[in-house]
Amino acid sequence: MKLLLINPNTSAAMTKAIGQAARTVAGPGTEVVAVQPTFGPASIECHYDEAFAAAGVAEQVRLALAWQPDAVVIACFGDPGLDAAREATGAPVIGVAEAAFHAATLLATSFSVVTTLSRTCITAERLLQRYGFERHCRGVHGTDIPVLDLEHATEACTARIEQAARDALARDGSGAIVLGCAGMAPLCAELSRRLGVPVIDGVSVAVKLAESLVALKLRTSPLGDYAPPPPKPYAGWASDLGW
Ligand code: 2AL
Repeated sequence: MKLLLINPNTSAAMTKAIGQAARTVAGPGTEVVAVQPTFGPASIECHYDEAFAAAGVAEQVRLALAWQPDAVVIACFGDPGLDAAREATGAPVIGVAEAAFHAATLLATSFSVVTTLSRTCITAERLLQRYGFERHCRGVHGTDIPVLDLEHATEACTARIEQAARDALARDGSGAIVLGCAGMAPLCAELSRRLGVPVIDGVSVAVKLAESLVALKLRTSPLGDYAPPPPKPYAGWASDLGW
């Protein structure tokens, strides 16, 4: 199967790292095509960044219609553009935050999220409410590590996330850690080893969920709000991106 993996930020280094993390868990029959938008922020750390990132995701799904991916993964913890992507293709679309929350509830009664800048905690909290996971999540914790520091994460970075996770497990009384940034994917194995509890990287889970849905021949519903967008002209820089 052909899997479109969209890094919604424009950091080529992060696209490469996320692509590698995805290929590590992908099955032998899965070709991972890792892309990023042609415009927008280098990292997504606030609502303003996210507005552009969502349009960038829509752009990449639109461009990929030429080769019809079997599934799409949106690899940013805010799941930007998730609903738009589900309108634009019948292929299953998985956001890494939604995927990680689902996996966490299968492995522990409750979980904590450890993320990047403290200001991004609100995004995770709103997603938890929107997806209905707020009863399972006992806390969302910022590390104040900027996303771009994760491009080439050092031991200091890993140690800071490890400490935040230990504090979260103790303070929240939770049983699992969800990593709150796609850029943390390459650190997941080492953090799992150190913490001895389930550490969930949404990129890996999303890839395996995408493979499962494709194997089961399950696609996004064409009914209701996920029906294709109504055709109309788009203006300006987006004139080629309309339906
Ligand atoms: C993210 C992420 O996954 N990618 C990005 O640019 N920002 N998430 C976050 N919480 O900062």
